[in-house]
Amino acid sequence: MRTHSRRALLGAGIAVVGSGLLAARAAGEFSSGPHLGTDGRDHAHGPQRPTPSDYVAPDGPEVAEAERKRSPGPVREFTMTATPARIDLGGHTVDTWAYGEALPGKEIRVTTGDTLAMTLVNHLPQSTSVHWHGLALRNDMDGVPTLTQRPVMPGASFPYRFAVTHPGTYWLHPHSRVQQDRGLYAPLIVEDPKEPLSYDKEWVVVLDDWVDGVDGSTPDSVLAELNRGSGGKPGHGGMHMDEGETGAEHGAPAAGSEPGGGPSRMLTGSYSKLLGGDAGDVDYPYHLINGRLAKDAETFRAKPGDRIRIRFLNAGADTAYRVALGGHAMTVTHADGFPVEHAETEALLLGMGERFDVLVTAKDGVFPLTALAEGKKHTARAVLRTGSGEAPGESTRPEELDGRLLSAYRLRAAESARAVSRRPDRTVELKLTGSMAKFDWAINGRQYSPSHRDPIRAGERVRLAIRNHTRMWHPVHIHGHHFALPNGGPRKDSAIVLPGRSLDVDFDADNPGLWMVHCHNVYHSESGMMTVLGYLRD
Ligand SMILES: [Cu+2]
Repeated sequence: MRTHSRRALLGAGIAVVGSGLLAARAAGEFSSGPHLGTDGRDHAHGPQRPTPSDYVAPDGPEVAEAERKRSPGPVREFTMTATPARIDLGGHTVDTWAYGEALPGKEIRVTTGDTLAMTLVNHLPQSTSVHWHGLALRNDMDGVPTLTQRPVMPGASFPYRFAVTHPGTYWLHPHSRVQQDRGLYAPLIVEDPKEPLSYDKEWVVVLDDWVDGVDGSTPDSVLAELNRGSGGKPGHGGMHMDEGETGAEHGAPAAGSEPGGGPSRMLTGSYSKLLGGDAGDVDYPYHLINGRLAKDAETFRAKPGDRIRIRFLNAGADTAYRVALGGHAMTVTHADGFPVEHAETEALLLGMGERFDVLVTAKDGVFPLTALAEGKKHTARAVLRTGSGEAPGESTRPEELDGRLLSAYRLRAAESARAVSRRPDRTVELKLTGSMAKFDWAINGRQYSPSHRDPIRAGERVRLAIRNHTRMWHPVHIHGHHFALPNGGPRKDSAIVLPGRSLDVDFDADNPGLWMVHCHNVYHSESGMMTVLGYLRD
């Protein structure tokens, strides 16, 4: 039972119009593909849209052939249920959406060469999907609704199945609306059967900015507020109106959630020198490590002298984190899953979507692991305990946070991950455009349209010439590939681009399909800062 306010009904009308426009523009999607209900039958309805013959289709023969060459190995089966859940953050309980009522979702751990088979079950009131962040996988399993697969409708499920080719620290999250800013994220660890590092313990540290279910706020209400901005589009609920869904069916622009709730969450006047100015758009009430508030922080236990591999992952939607472990230096070994020349540091900066692996040798005592929400003056915290003693206070700020700091740009790729030097065959220019005031984030001045492609061709060395024409930093993420930062920098899938700055990154076009490049600020991508690289057919 839900009573529709006049405002919600008006919103629904706008959403229907938006849906029609998008549908009219959305040509050239996948031509078919698995879409199974919970009973295993095909629930796809409606006419098939044409596939433009110029581009590789996600379910085309090129994609199947690329997968065959990966020689998928033993099948590892998982099930993940996206569901409304009541989650205790440690002294504050929130109603949110999560994977299997856990926050973060239960870690998935496989080994290079495995076939990962995961059934996504959708118990949410909205359609959803799973994107495997950082994996170079087959295109039709990449989890972008309308582009690489049909949205997984409420009550339906979807069988993801693909070869896993590279070890490292990855994660999964929906690529649907602003769902990632709820509790829908989980780490994905791919082990290396020939692991070159030796360590005694492993600690996965997931960072997140949190607003969902706090005083009536939801990510949808935050997006609506940001869109109103000054001179924004009133009632505009975001760019995604997935195929087969209209606002009218669900009663509101943000289907399945009550619009417009909570106090103002708009952040103005934040400043970070590291990020070149404005730090973010959203004033989050909470920041979490592994789903916990600082006052009820997770404690990781080890012995003095243990070598601990810490896998940091920024699952936030609008927050860069600066992390440090009190009393310890960290040796960085991997960035976004790929090995780097080992580098010692006291603090690390992670944009949204970025991961770093570090090694530390544990000292004797109790130590804060602190994540500073960069430019936002809040911290998240966990505790490393190897001995007796009082836990450090909630607001302890280890001096290492202000010590030597590394970001991806100061690292160098390890020999094994270094790109072979080659002149690019093609340059794709990506101008990041838009402003916070208008909330009209876009690429090349064009808001995301699933029918637009920037063409590339298999076998090419492609350069992305990223030009940030905005007054804000953006973490740019590529799907299905890893680009090399300039001058022997690390191999990555996500990179911070500061305001007014340029970044040239190169990658080899070796994974045919239709692939997103987008800002990993969820509110920016959802308002339009995304584009598609499309492989031309030979
Ligand atoms: Cu952005």
